Amino acid sequence: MDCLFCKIVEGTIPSTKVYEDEYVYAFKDIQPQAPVHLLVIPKKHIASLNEAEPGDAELLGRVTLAAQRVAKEAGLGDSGYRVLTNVGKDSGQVVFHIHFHVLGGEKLGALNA
Ligand code: D5M
Repeated sequence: MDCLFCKIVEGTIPSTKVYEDEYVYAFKDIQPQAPVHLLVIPKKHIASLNEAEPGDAELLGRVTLAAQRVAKEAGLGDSGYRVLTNVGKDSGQVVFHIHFHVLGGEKLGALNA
């Protein structure tokens, strides 16, 4: 499958890894929108939240908790942070492998600003 983030998981495209386990991979966003900008993804290819199925519930829970983990490890546990996933064209999603942005390290602007 021609998927950028699958290739990052496989290691055929380089990334700056911040966390990995059997199910989840997390790395630094290449175009940071905040002082801390990480991406947390399931290793399994799911195009977006729109394509997630009930059987993915545990996996998405793991991804969410990994987002918490990398945020805390980046020092954002007390100051706070934002976790978001874009879904489809109106959101601006450009990579169609579900990913959760973890943003922080400064006072973030209002959503949709
Ligand atoms: O966000 C897709 C995000 O993926 C965007 O913030 C840039 C990031 N990106 C794209 N290519 C790379 C590589 N190679 N490494 C790290 N980060 C990358 P979206 O929600 O789809 O708009």
